[in-house]
Amino acid sequence: MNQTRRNVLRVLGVAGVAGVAGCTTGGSDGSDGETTTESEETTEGGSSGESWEQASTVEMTDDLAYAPKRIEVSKGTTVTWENVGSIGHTITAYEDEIPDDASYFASGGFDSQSAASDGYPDEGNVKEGESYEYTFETKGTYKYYCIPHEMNGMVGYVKVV
Ligand SMILES: [Cu+2]
Repeated sequence: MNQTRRNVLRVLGVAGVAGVAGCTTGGSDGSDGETTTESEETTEGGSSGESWEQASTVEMTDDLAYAPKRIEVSKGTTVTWENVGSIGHTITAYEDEIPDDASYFASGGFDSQSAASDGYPDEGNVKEGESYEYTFETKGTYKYYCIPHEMNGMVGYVKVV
């Protein structure tokens, strides 16, 4: 009697595990979002080994990316972001991810991240064929993002040396 009940429980247990595994597989197959997260984590994990391109022009593409993603410039360089696609983008600094003594920057000329966020899309949207320029006067590493495409992993870095 006991033996029988244990067998039944064991069978149920196995079925439960199989059910969970089935759900997980289905989820990652069907979700584009999860795929994006995975590739972002891979990039993030290798960030110490990422190369910094010596460039002062960054293209914004319909792939929802800044190209190159990481640039290195010398102090006093004016960086130009060009929209080479048809989808609008912003260049918006993360307030907490720029050097302590650096000025805030964002397309639209905002002086804070919250102002940039509030002002979009009326201001700060760089449309097809348009560009945005900013001159970096303080050394350090800056991280910025595109307001409408942050969730797609559209972030970039400028290292000023
Ligand atoms: Cu964008």
